[in-house]
Amino acid sequence: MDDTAAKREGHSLQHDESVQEVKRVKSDDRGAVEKSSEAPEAENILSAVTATKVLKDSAREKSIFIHGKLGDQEAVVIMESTPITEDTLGELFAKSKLRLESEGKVGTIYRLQAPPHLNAIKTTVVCPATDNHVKKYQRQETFLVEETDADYRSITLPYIEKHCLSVQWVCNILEKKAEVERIVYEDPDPDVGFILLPDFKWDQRQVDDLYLIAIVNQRNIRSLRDLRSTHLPLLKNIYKKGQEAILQRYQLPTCQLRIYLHYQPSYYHLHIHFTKLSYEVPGCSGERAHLLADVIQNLHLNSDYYKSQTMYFPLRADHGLMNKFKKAGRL
Ligand code: DD3
Repeated sequence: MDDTAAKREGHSLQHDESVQEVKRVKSDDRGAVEKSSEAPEAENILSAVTATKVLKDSAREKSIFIHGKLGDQEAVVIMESTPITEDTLGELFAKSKLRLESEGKVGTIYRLQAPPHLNAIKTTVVCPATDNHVKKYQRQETFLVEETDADYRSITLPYIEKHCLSVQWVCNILEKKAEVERIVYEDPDPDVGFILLPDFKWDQRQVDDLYLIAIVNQRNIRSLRDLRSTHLPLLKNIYKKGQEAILQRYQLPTCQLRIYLHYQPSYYHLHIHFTKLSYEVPGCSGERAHLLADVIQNLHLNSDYYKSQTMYFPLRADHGLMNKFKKAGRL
């Protein structure tokens, strides 16, 4: 247990009805995740948080990102309302309180007070939060970058090698030092194998916002740029077995899945995203997401497709690579 967790031990129990579940991400990159018990009496870590700044909020996504302090440590608190699902409708209709808001010709608007357990706010506490965490969640303008193969070799690759070496949490997952109980599917083969597990962004309470990642066993594939036709058996294996595992576990057929890679990825150890097609998750749009099915086809056509192709991707104004592209006169 780390310092903060130890400190929390001493807090008095305070139950906030709007916070049913607090997931705490240890930001030391060890990849360990503590999920407090589902019990409603779970202690309220947030009572010790003082908010200093709203980093970002979205009415549409019903989320807010807050920079603050937890005791004397920096923290980022992410809160988002959870989807309303069909399986809870019966209880929601029967047990809620309604207050009339306005009556119109077309319909009547109410404020519905749901029973506390159907009114959860998913909350993630990143603590201690580094400057990078704070930066990551701060709203930022983005710019589309054009990266030729030469740009990749002279700008991007040196940057990755200098800054992005540590993917310790990924290694911990592959070495079964973390999240073992969360694994949905595993193929232990060193060449074509991978581990499939729910991404942090998914609380697994409903399939509507399904989000899993497949982390490949091979350690030396940084991103899409490194893929060659020699990786086709690996990619096809993930495509096939990932789909099968998701169908079996979540009864979601392939035609309802979006299976893709990010370029640039947020960490440089090859991983594949599996999200529900109807769920418009950030980063699933065309400028960053590359469908695995397309990647497989392109590599079939040309083994050096991703080595030689000019790639386009969005970069945040505060991203370290931004300055490098500017200095090189590429932006
Ligand atoms: C991360 C990108 C990274 C904060 C947050 C997320 N899925 C992870 C450690 C374990 C994981 C992930 C870094 C870090 Cl909220 C700082 O993501 C992870 N385990 N995306 C899973 N299953």
